[in-house]
Amino acid sequence: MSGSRPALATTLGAIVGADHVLTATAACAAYLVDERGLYDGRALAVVRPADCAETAAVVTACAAAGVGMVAQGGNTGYCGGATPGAGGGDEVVISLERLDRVRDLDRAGATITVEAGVTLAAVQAAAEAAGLLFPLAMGSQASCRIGGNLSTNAGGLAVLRYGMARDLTLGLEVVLPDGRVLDLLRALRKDNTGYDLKQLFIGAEGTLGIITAATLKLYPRPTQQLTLLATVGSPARALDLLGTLRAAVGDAVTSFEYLATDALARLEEAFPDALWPRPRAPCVLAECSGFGDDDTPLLTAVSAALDDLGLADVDLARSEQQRRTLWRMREQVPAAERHLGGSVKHDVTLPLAGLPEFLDHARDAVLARWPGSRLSVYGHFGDGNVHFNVLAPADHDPAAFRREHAAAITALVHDLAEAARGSFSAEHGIGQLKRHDLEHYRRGTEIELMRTLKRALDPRGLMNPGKLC
Ligand code: 2HG
Ligand code: ZN
Repeated sequence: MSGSRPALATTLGAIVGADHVLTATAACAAYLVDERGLYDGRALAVVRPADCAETAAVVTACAAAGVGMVAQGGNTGYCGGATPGAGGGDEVVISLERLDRVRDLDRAGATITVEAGVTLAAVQAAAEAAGLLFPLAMGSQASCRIGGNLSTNAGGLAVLRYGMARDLTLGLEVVLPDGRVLDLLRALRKDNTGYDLKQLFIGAEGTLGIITAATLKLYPRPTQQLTLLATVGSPARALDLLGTLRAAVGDAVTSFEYLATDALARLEEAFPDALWPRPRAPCVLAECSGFGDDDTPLLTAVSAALDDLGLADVDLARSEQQRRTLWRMREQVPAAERHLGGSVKHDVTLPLAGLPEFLDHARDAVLARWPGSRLSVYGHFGDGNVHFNVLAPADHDPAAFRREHAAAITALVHDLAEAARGSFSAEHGIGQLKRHDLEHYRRGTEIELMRTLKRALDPRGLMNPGKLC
């Protein structure tokens, strides 16, 4: 901690124990850099409270000192939302990782109450141990933490059936910017008592308060899973498949992921020896879930849907191992991009009907202006959400390419998505990375109202300064 704030260091140490106030460069390093290595921040200290009361006391102390606070969970976000700014180093990172208790699991009510620092995988495991399902799922689930999932309203792989983090939340406990604790931890599915305040903090990226615990919805655990990889040939055919599958089995369609030919090519380049199927044309990884002992009706309905569309090139997972292989292939696309030197990433969403046209336009426009650039297009097609990522041409230095062209590529992709009444950020949030886009695309009443809320809850601007709006 810099010499200018010794009193605050002492106060924080008295609250959480001196061992949990990190100031040494090496100890702080992992908390100051974001997952993608885009931001390298500075901070007075990293503080690790053990529970809600300590978090509230830390916030009270920081507020009294007029010091900015950056809440951090697993630090796996893509937009630098949990990384302190690179400026004066006068913020405190509040790591929620020690708030890692499952407080309650109510089987009858199908709810779980967990603290913010519980990893997503641990929430899933606790639900599974009770014979239930917590359906939020994503590649980073072993290390991302539920407080971060809620603060960014995370999406992932089963949004089509179960919704985003927001849809899975019944109650929250939040430390407000002045240190008061707002206890909204009600496990109620119906509660019409005015403004739904918890919604303010979900997706707010720690700019309005710090989520310390949540009560979440659990679901019956499906007993059948039918996972398939179908070569569809085009986004328009993917759309046909989604419609046909949903008409046949309704909400049983849990996931509907798309991989364009170029994403398949990136997988091939990065992992030539991988033991997964190697389709050469756009394909869909779809998963349907069902209940009961007999999976014949689900299988029959899905097979009929595939036949209707004349889709013959289909890999059907016959075992849990095959299912995992198909999912691994999908989940390794971001790793393939990293392996090839990284990409200019996009996380756009469109009304479903406009998705095929957007994909064609965006591809043509990017390749016309940056000939030789390599695309990696894939994602949660069933949600209208695709990751339209752009890699440097094979003979270019990836970092130099990104430095020189990322801003223009992103403007082009985001302009096309927004022009089609889509959104430039579907599931990864705003953080530091997309602040300019928020300002640009949400100008006027929408951003004014966001700023009004921010001023009302955090008039001194101490919560996660420089993030979101
Ligand atoms: C995914 O869908 C994640 O795999 C990461 O949202 C997307 O790395 C990306 O661009
Ligand atoms: Zn995604």
